[in-house]
Amino acid sequence: MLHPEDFMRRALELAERGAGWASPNPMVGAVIVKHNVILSEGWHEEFGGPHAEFMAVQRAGALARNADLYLNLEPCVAAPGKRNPPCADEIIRAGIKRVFVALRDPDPRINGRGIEALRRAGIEVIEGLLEREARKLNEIYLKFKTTGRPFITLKMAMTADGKIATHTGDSRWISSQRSLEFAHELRHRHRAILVGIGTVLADDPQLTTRYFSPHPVGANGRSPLHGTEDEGERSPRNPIRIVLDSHGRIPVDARVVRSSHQIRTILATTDAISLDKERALQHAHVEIWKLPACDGRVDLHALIEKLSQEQIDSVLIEGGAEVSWSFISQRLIDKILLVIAPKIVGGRAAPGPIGGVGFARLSEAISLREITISRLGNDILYEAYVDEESTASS
Ligand code: AOF
Ligand code: ZN
Repeated sequence: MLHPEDFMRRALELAERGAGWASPNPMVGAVIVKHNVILSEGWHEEFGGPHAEFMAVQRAGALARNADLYLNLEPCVAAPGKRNPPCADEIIRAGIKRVFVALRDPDPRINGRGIEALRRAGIEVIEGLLEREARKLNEIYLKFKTTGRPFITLKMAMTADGKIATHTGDSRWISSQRSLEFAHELRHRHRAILVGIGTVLADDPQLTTRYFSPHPVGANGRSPLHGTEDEGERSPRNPIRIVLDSHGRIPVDARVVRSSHQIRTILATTDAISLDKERALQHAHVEIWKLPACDGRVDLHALIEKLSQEQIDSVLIEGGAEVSWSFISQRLIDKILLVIAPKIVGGRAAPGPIGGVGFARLSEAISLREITISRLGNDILYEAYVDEESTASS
């Protein structure tokens, strides 16, 4: 005997298949159940594509009558600017009897209206089942919809003694293969990736998504009662690449520059960049964002404002230590992902993941909350959230 929680968990699982692809839309999963059996399922596979409920309802056909529907997000209603038909209408038309909704849609065009439409049609709506999980799944969407600003994740990898390289600068590789795959999955899940010029000069990274395969397409909306169908592979999504480089020091033959005609690449800089460099980079298809300076560096608040205007809902920061300090000390990070490898390198001069001058007092420390610990092979993944305004209180 399965319980409502089991079906909602399944909806969350299905929703997650759209990770990376659905953005800037939410990830949504739908499960239709009758007599404790799943009749059909659906999920929002990609931005612009059909909605989860639509897929599930279509698939169930006449069987949907008097069935229960599980959704991790409130169904949508008709609204200006929307591409898809309103899901609430589809649900009503299908004759669904009861709907479990984990979370209301913060989109002001929808917020509460989807649930109201169902109730007006005589459908029983039960809200809040696995709401915490539903919030976490769509944390990027929720932040972006409610504040208009991108969700910012800081990802770091260090040894058990807190170093990101040896004292000679050797940093390849600190963490395991499993952690590398996780790092690439993060690239797929974020709209943009950001590094400092120091990282480009030291490592000449590509910042593309290579070691991760997203969930295949093709079986969406199929009923488990109808057996399996062929599923198509799809390649992961590359994030938009952003290099923070206030003085325009990036070499024109850097790998990110050379591939910028294929993958959108942005140089976040200031007036300090030379005209020649600017022209050469533009010629190579690098997008130049000339932003106000703050103490000789790109003003991060201005950068975030620009990211918001560009509808970039999420940014993954992958280093280096100076950039990490700039973001963390200005309290611009939402989430921290720290990979801890079972290695010790020692060395007074070996760097840690966060540089800068650092705080003088412990009372100034950034406080972390909602800490989760899991494993990535032999590495440990330490996950935490940062309060934007707060500092540690003792
Ligand atoms: C749902 N089910 O699977 C998703 C929803 O432009 P449209 O028509 O695709 O609508 C996008 C909006 O619909 C988006 O901002 C969010 O409010 C909602 N997303 N709603 O009922 C889904 N992806
Ligand atoms: Zn919809």
